[in-house]
Amino acid sequence: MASARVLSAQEMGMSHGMPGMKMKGKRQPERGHTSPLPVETPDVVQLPWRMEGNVKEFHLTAEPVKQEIFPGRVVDLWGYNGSAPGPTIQVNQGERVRIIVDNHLPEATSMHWHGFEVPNEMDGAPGSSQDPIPPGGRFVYEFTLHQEGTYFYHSHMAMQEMMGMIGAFILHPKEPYKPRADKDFAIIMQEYAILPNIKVPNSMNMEFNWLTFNGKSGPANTPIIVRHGERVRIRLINLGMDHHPIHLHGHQFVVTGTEGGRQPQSAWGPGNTVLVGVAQSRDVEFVASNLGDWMLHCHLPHHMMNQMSSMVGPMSRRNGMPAGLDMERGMGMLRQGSATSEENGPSLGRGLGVGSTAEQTVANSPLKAGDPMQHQDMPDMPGMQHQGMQMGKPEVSKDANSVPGFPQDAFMEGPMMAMDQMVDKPENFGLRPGWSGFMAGMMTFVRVLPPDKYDQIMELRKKQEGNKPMKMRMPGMEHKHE
Ligand SMILES: [Cu+2]
Repeated sequence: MASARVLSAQEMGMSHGMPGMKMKGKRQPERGHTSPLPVETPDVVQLPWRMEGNVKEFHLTAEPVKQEIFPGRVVDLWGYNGSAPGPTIQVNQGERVRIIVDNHLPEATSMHWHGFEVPNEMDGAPGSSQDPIPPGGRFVYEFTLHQEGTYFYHSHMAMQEMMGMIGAFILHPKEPYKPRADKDFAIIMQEYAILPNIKVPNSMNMEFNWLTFNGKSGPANTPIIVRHGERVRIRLINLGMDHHPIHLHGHQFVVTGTEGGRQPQSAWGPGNTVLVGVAQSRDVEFVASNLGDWMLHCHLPHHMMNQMSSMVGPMSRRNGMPAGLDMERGMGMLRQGSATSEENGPSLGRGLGVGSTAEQTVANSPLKAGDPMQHQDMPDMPGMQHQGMQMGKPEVSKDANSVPGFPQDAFMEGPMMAMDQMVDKPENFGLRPGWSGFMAGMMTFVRVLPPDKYDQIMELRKKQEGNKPMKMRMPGMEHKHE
């Protein structure tokens, strides 16, 4: 499926359209009173625009995309302009914007501007404020934005939301926030249920095994790089089925904004964990006063894992317990019938709870003596360990198998999961060897670096940028759908 040519690169106004471009690889130039600090969305590109009179015009194409959420794990999602989440939109308070939305999905869609106080007919509520945009159709949204803060756009078809259809929409304030931040980042949280050897998320399912920050699961996501002493803002956006308690190591922060914009300073209580509920955004700010590589992650244990499922452990072990059920049913995925059918209805397909015919017996089983890690390869990627994973031996005591609770139902972190080289990039330079074995799901770093190390990484990044043709993905270009 290829996207139609909508606007050429030239027409999109390369020179004046990319707020995030200039800051890559070099220090921010001095900002005037009117130019806002661009927000960086690691691993997600910025959406270019062009001026049409006094209207800032953007173009989004809703379409199937291939997203590499983890090394070697390319999945079929639905997103915008080639990625899920879609590109980040940044505009200034008071601006008039036009967003042309083309639907290249095989079904109808509608675009909602989450939290915007715009005329009802621009709200994107399918069936009430507008007709859904049919496949192949287009809808042109236009409004003036008087708000400021961290917003997002998303499909208002619920099942499409579970396929990835969201993007960040930043409204920069007319008067810069005080105190001014030196660095500003945004992270979108998403979750997917994807069975091993399958590339399409199950949007019906209610248990999730791939958790992403900006479309990447740890350790594939790109750390946040800041210079020691800088004031940092991180905007957290959540659209999924779960709420995420996001925790930062080594620093206290204050919550300075919500999905409704800036909070009054009197409301800024200190903390280090902020619960970002579904459909919410939270801005946190802190002074990066503590040198080091600090984890920033969702604190739900199962959200700090990849390929998580209640059945992964037993299935990935040759000596596994005969659990009696399979991963599909363990995750509540339907293989036949609908969720409300007579067979599945009572337990909504889970095989658990009221009316289910089978109980899921997950328990730990002994690991093979001598080489407890022998069969711990990722069920999803057999042979993965031969392609660059380091596969170090974890430390396990001699009598480990006699200890109740060992092993846990799944080994999800540790030296055997390390893949430093596979996720090598400038932003990871200088991390402790083997670091990647302990980063999964919704986990990334805030790296607070001394000036020399910071400059070194920026230099590396600039070099890498120079080698790439163009990181920016333009609508209508670079689509590799099969
Ligand atoms: Cu979470």
